[in-house]
Order: sequence, then C-alpha cells, then structure tokens
Amino acid sequence: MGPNDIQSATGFAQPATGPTQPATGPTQPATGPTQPATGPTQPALEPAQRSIDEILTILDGPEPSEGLDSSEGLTRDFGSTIAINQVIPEKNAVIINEVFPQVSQIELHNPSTEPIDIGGFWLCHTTPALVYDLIPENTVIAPGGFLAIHWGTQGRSTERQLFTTPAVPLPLNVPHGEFGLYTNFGFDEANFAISDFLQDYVQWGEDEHWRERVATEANMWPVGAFVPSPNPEQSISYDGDGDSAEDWVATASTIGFGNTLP
Ligand SMILES: [Ca+2]
Ligand SMILES: [Ca+2]
Repeated sequence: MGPNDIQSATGFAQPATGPTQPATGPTQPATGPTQPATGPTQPALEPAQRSIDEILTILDGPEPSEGLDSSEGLTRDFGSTIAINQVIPEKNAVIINEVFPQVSQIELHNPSTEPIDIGGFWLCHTTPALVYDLIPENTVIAPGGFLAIHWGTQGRSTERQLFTTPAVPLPLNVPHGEFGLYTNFGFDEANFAISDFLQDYVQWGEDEHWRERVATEANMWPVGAFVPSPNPEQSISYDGDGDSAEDWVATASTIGFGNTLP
C-alpha cells in the first residue's frame, strides 16, 4: 500500500480535510517566503511520513483481541496514538431515517418521547475523501420529530432544517455512498474510525465504503450489506426497525416528514 492508496482510501491526507493538514508534507515547501531553499532532503518531508505512518497504525493496526471489552480495545489499539477522550459519549435514540443522495439531503429522526439535543454530534461520509461536519450546539429534535439536513447547501437553518457546510463541501455520492451519525466525541479525525462513537449508519448502491467496517464493529450494519441504489428521483427510507439493508426501501422523498413506505 503506497501513500497514494492511503489518500484515496481515507481522505485523511486530502489537503482540505482539516486539522491534519499541516502534516501533509509535499506542499509544505511552498507555504512561505521564510522557507529556506528547498530540496529533496527537505526535513519537512519527515513529518509527512510520520503522519502517514500514524494513519496506517490507526487503520491497519492490530484488531482488538477476542474477549476484550471495547474500552480495553481502545486503550490497546489507539490509546498511544490518538488523544481521544477517555469517556465514551452516551448514545441517544436519534437515527438516520432517510437519505436522498441525488439532492444531498439526510433526515434525522427522534423516535423517542423526549426532546433530544444532538448538538456536538458529527455527520460524516466518504467520497472517498473524508467529509464531515459538526451539528451546532442546541440542535434539538422534538419527540417524534424530524431534522432535514441539507448537506453542503447554504440556507437559513430552522428548528426542522439544518444547512451544513462541511470543510470539504462534497455532496453525497451517487449512485453509491454511505452516511454516518457520530456522537459528540469532541474532535479528532481519527475518531471517525472508532465504532464506539458511531450512532447510526447506512450505505447504498455498493458495499465496502470505508465506514462499513466501523459500522459492522458497532453491530449497526451487516458485513457487505447495502441498500439498492435508488433512482435519481427517489430517496431511501428506513422502515423504523432493524439494522439491515432490507430495513430500507426506495420511496418518494419525505425529507423532514414521516416516511411513507409502500
Ligand atoms: Ca425493518
Ligand atoms: Ca422522511
């Protein structure tokens, strides 16, 4: 596996994806007039290599041993590499209820009888670049309510509509893609690879999107399962029960409202 493969598989080294950017190297010599004359032995290449090694450690490191509980697994596999919050945030009842890939819209739903604040939660997909955004503080979904996410679209957010502008403003993938909802883990890009932080997940059109492994480790998605790709006029809607591809069906869009299932 070469560095280019790593980039395409994870997006971590994409120049625009965020906090890891300063370590990405090859473009470093061009960043300022104070740089000394550069050459092939430029020390700046060294941190870039370390960064990729770290990513490899995270992605391809040893699997958790059988019989370990999740927190032990985290400590063993990730503790020395990632400065994660030691407290794993509690999950709540909010789910991904519908995805309309063609127009890059996602619907979240609170099926519980209490209002739920998902401020600080994360939305994420891969293109394969890592694309994510933070749900703003005090984003509350009413009991039985819905929140329509307009992914990468500008607009005025309301109680039931959230316009997001990910740092990498790439829309949902068609005809195949994936989408994940993560708990409020603070921030570290590597946390998107940790199943304890995943709250809900769906993939469509094709299997083996990068986050599938995270979702199967979280027991939220069967290995290799995917919802058939909807036609461009349709969304995929969750039937309200279960964690398999068969729990989703292609429907007319009801983004922001209860799903209408055939
Ligand atoms: Ca079902
Ligand atoms: Ca709906």
